[in-house]
Amino acid sequence: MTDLNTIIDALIIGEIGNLTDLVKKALDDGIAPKDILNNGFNKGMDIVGEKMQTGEMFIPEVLRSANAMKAAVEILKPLLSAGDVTSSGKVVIGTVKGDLHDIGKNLVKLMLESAGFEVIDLGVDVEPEVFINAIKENNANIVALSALLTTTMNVMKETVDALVEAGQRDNVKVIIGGAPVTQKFADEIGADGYASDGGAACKRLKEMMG
Ligand code: B1M
Repeated sequence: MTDLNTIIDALIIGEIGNLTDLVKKALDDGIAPKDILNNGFNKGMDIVGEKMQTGEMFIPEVLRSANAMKAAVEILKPLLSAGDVTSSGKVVIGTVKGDLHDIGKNLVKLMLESAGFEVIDLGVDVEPEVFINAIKENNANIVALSALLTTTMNVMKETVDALVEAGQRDNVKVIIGGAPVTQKFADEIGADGYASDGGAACKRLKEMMG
């Protein structure tokens, strides 16, 4: 009988081949796909998020784990019924207007997806109105803003203000991040939260969504 801890370990190390073999073996042993997802992958990614925050894992290692999980999820996908996948929330994410940096945003997106969030990625240089339209069209309950430049941090405020003006502020939680951004800044502009990285974003949002 496959021990789900072996799956968790392979996911943390990011061994795609070993992980996919273990998942196939677990399925052969009769373990339910949703148990592999919830008690294997999701637990593993929670640990990856924690290790990222404590500096025990670095970005290339986190990407390795996230990519291994992506490959392994493909094996489970056809076997999971709609009710097996519990969505943690629907997130609209983007880098704000005037800012073209997307490496960190993409990493945060990957971590959120791994943690069970449904993510709509608007890319870079995103106008406040585009965020608002995407929230409405997708019925999203979270908006995640990224900025890497001190000059575009203020666009985060513009975006929050535009949400208020459009009557959408109460419909979404706003979380912000990026190298120059701080919790103090998040408080100043009326965001609901700040996250230093993808792991912190998952943790913070799970707390917010209760
Ligand atoms: Co630019 N750049 N850049 N750049 N760039 C920085 C940010 C800079 C600090 C470099 C420097 O001068 N030391 C500086 C900003 C200075 C400032 O304003 N304080 C700078 C500048 C000035 C510029 C230009 C103005 C340069 C020029 O043209 N004169 C220009 C601006 C273009 C524009 O955006 N309009 C520019 C352009 C570029 C490139 C296009 C060449 C390229 C971007 C490519 C791309 O993203 N596709 C680039 C790069 C690569 C960098 C550096 C070197 C690396 C950024 C990066 O990807 N880091 C950067 C210097 C540096 O950071 N050392 C720099 C890795 C990434 C994983 O980390 O993005 O911080 P990061 O994301 C982290 C967290 O911040 C957080 O989680 C991530 C994972 O840990 N996070 C979030 C990010 N978004 C989040 C959202 C959340 C939560 C957490 O939502 C909830």
